Amino acid sequence: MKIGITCYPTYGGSGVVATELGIYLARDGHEVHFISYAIPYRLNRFHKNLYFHEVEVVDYPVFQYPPYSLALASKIVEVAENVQLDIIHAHYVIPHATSACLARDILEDGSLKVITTLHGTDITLVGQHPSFKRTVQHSINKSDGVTSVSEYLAMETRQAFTITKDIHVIPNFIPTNFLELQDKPISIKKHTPDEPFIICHISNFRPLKRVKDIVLIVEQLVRRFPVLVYMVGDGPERSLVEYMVHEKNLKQYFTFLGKQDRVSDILLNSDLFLLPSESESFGLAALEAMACGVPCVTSDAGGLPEVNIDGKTGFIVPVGQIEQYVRQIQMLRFDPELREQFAINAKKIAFENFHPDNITPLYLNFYEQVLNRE
Ligand code: GMT
Repeated sequence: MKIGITCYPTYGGSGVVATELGIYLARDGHEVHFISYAIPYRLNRFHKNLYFHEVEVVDYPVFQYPPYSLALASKIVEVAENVQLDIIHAHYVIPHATSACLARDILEDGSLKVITTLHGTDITLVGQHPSFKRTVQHSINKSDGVTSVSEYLAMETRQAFTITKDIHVIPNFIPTNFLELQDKPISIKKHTPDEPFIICHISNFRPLKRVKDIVLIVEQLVRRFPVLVYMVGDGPERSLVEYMVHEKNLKQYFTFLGKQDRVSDILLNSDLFLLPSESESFGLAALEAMACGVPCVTSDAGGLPEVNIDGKTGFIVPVGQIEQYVRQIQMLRFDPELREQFAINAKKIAFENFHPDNITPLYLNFYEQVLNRE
């Protein structure tokens, strides 16, 4: 098959999933063409069957805002004609699905099918903004096939929009750089009273991640036992959160690491992963923690309970319930047997339910279904 993939190359889980999928498809012998404004950061080495096409946005004095969506559509048309693409797979609706549908319509001959994968904020945040809502709805309904990364997101999409298309759920999968950890034995620390309990948080520090909750949780935890929190990632609320930590005299308990390439090294040194988001379609970072054998304490937002199984791989806490987070984390700190059981379950469930060898063929089957529909 000849598959085009368009995605955000640098930001967030949608780009990671798109890139990992492309690498898998190329390894499987399919010809994969990435189309974006920059090379996805995980495509930083040669892969057989994998190509990159850069979208160049023409600048012109009348363009107050350079029209990326149109430039992307034009590039998809060019690549589709040059290499005879069968599929263009758009990750994130705005602008990728919209541009992909436009490209297909420009081609006019029905040779190109559009698959759109819904990732989260394209539906829950950006998608429901009045200026985008109808465009998002149109782009979903005009796609030839639509997938969602969780049952929750499929349901949310059906509720928020008037959807005429089936939405096929294909969950996210463990990124390749975590697969080597499958056979690594799990080691659970039994803490001495002075030894800090290590909590890891990974996010883009957007308001919907509720990173400030972590400060409120830690403020209470440190009255009971020593804690060290690795804060991984960067984004709009990082400075605010650092300031809050300073104001509350909690600096010694936090290490802000910024963006990191090998988060597995940090997770493997952590006792627990904490994700208190108020919206999360899936929670790829939680899955990465589980693949490392790290128990998770997450909110009950969105698709998180489909990944972190309450009472099995960790705990699920209602969004914003600080006292409950504190209780659950404390329980795990003082019960290493429970933590070990959760760690074992987390790793088992991650590799059994979310192994790329099991998930990526689901995309291929779906492409085939869409191509064979007529
Ligand atoms: O979490 C973010 O803000 C980034 C965002 C993205 O668009 O890359 O992540 C979304 O897609 C990921 C991959 O499918 C999911 O694991 C995240 O849960 C989802 N984020 C939200 O729904 C907030």
